[in-house]
Amino acid sequence: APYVLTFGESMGLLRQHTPGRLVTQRSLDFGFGGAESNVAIALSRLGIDSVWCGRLGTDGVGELIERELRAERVHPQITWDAQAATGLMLKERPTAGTSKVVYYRTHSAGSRLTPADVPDELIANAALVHVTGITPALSPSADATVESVMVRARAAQVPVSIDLNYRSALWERAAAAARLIELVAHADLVFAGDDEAAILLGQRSVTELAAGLRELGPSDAIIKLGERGCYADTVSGSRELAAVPVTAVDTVGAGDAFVAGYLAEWVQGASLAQRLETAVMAGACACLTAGDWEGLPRREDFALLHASEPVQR
Ligand code: KDG
Repeated sequence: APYVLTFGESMGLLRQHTPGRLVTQRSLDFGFGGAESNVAIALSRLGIDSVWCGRLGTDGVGELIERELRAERVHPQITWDAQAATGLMLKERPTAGTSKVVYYRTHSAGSRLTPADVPDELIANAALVHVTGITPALSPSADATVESVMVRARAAQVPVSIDLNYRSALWERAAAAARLIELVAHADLVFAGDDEAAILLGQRSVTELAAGLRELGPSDAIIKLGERGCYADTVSGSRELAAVPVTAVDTVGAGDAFVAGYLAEWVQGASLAQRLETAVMAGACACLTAGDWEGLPRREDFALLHASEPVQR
């Protein structure tokens, strides 16, 4: 069956369940996160096979990530690294509606990713390869892996998508802009928040940002605008779509859901309108639950967005 290949760093995730200062918390929720594994899980739930490659430490956190990915029917291709620990991420919740992420991932197993961790055959047989702008910020070898996989995919005529996913805790804006401009040139599809696109292109209107991203190389640019919806400028025309209004519990992971929704339709040859429709519904669903991936929808969950009866019997 056709599959989407993605790779990157997934980490243990500690999350405050009660809002307030971290200093007074005595217990935390434990799970895991990672932008690329979020996309892989969302694709799987939407009925598209996915493969996730990455490095995990030989520890309980790594074991948990493998187990959850298998439970979600993602096919993990893991390089177990006895030399480093699986990274961690702490999601503080100063108030009910806000979160603050702190990483414990310097020198982590995931950051030690190398080009050989993503095998040629997995790339060549994929329907699409998806990368993010988080991975190049992790280490020189992780950065080299992103470029290597993009180049190998293009040589095998496998389309590539990139989500800029700028993480200010990992690198400076200027360094990110310079490197992401180079990497975007190797992609066919580019996803970016308007704020992220502006890091590369300067402050401009949404339509200009999409056009500017296409000028860097990709044939399709999709701008994510969060609760303001989205705008796509592609080979099959340009189009905007409003977001589905929701009462957001946790917006982290919504961007990954959006990307997966778009890609799930794209690999099946769906129209631009259909790709955006599924993308905004997936993004909205992801906001309805706490956790980075738990709320990623199955197709039947889209109906929840329009549920008006408080009790279903
Ligand atoms: O997109 C959500 C991700 O940011 C989260 O799951 C963790 O991959 C992550 C990161 O590096 O921030």
